Amino acid sequence: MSKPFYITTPIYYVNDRPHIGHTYTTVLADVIARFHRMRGEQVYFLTGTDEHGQKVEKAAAARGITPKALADEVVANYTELWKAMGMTHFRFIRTTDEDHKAQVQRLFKRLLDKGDIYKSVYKGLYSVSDEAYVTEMQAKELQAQGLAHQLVELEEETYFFRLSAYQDRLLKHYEEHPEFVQPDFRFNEVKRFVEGGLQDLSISRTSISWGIPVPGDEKHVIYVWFDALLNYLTGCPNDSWPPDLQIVGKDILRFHAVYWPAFLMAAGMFQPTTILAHGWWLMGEDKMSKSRGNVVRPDTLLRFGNDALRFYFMRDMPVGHDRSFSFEGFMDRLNADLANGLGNLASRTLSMLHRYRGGVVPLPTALDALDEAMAHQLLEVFPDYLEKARGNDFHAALDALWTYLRALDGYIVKAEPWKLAKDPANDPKLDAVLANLYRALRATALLVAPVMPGMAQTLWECLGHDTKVAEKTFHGFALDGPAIGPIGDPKPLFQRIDKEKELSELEPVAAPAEVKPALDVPEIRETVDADTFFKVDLRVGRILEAERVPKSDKLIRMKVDIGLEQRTIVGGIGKAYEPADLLHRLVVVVANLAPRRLMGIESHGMLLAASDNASKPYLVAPPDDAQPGFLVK
Ligand code: ME8
Repeated sequence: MSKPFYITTPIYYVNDRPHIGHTYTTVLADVIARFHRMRGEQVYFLTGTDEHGQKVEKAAAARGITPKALADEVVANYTELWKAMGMTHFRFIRTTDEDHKAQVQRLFKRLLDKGDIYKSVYKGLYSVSDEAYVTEMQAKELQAQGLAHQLVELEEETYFFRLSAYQDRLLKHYEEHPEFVQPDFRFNEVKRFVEGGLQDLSISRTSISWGIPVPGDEKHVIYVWFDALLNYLTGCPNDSWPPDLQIVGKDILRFHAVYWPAFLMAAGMFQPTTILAHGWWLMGEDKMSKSRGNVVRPDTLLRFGNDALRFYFMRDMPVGHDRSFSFEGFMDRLNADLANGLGNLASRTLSMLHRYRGGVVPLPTALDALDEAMAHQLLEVFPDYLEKARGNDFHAALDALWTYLRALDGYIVKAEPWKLAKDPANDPKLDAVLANLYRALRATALLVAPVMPGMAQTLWECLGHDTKVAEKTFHGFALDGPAIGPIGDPKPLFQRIDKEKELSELEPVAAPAEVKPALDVPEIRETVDADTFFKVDLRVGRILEAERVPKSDKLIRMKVDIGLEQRTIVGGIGKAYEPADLLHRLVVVVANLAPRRLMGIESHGMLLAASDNASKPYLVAPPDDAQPGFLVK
């Protein structure tokens, strides 16, 4: 028998309660775990908390409590939230658990004996805010950002892990295992980092007391990342090693794709795995994070239901990319897709089945071309959804399914079952329509069960089942099988949100903590007449490719789809944006600007950006439902 599918989330720091960033990661892991169970696999799912280190020590001191007391409090927050959201992890690991502490010390000792860990003196720069040693290059970057005050000169005794010895093995592994990091563009960042050369890694501190002591040299505590990463080993049952899928935010990809495999290689335990690095939830352009004070807490959104929040996360965030959160966008999505979309389709279908067929699902006897086409679409969308979900792309999977659900709405409009019901001569046609709709909903309940376990179960029961949909498997599911009995009573799947009311009652999310200097607003430019203005061809584009122009820190070469064609555009936005974060963004393009050459590349257009002239460009973003080619006027 094959080993269980082993999936992990990062273990979260206990210096703060969870926000929707942490919640998103755990939902993603839970959805994937549930999906694999419904593929008939055994699944082992691990999550937990990272409790040692200076951040926690300081946060506890500020509250006048011990670090362990703080950890206990925050852990309770996490475990209650995960319970309320129906997370299906098997263990919630804490780095203060006894078996973990023993594991970390055992492995430290083993690598020390082997020579992969050695004691030496670190002399150089240290970043106080990151709690990390800083290379010369990083120091220059910080200085350029005006953050030199965060750096101090340091000389201290520390244990090093011989990371430099693993550079070649890591690069070889990257080359042989293109599946090691998803998505690809994030993998490139990792490769470039390692190709740039690896320095040995300090993994102990004498300045911190809240941590696991180095065995036999107790004035040192083991530095957090060596301690934290090993949780995946401690928390893994014997039969599940290695992890199949490790989900992380892009902020901690380097630790997982460089340090973690190197530790395991040193321990002789490394085996291929996949690390899936997702993007960030942003507030405007900024990462949502506690230190910026701009977080949204999950309770604010859970008022609309656990299923709704899970659905929103999976439907709105293309894995790997950043996404701006807006409360309005959240409500629009739920109203459009759950109240109007699936909810409306289910209630119409169920009430027609009750009204026209007394709750008994008919067998289709005669399908016309339209009925055939709809039945066929189901046969296509079902495996397509499964394949996309298997690639962890629930965003695309749900998109495909909802396109199909919209097509079903159109089918009802065209078939006009209410007219068919008036004449018994139309019975075969009405049977075909009702059976098609029933089958579509039944398949939908099954497909969305990992994403919306509660709503899927409600729908499943409305369709007449008394079983648990989550216990079914996708494999062998008879899409055109007959109903097992009469359908149940219709129940509303999702209550439409009164957006205006919610917005008026909403507590504003704290603005980013930094104080922005007063703007030096430029004067309005000279008046132009409307004809002159309309000569400028502005249109919506989507960025398909983006890469830095060699030898320039400012220029990015992009391929942009503007509806009619794809254009090469070079933009001076490289200081404000990483190429990876530009992919798939909608932008406004000046499409009839004369081409010009920038560092040898011909640029055919320009992207509109707002700017205060002093700091950085802010790309102008059309709303999500705009399409490449739309004119802006
Ligand atoms: O880094 N958008 O813990 P942490 C999306 N203890 N995801 C976000 C997010 C955002 N704005 N903010 C946080 C640590 N996350 C370490 C990990 S693992 C051995 C040790 C999610 O509490 C995302 O998954 O800072 C990110 O990687 C993680 O929370 C960081 O959580």
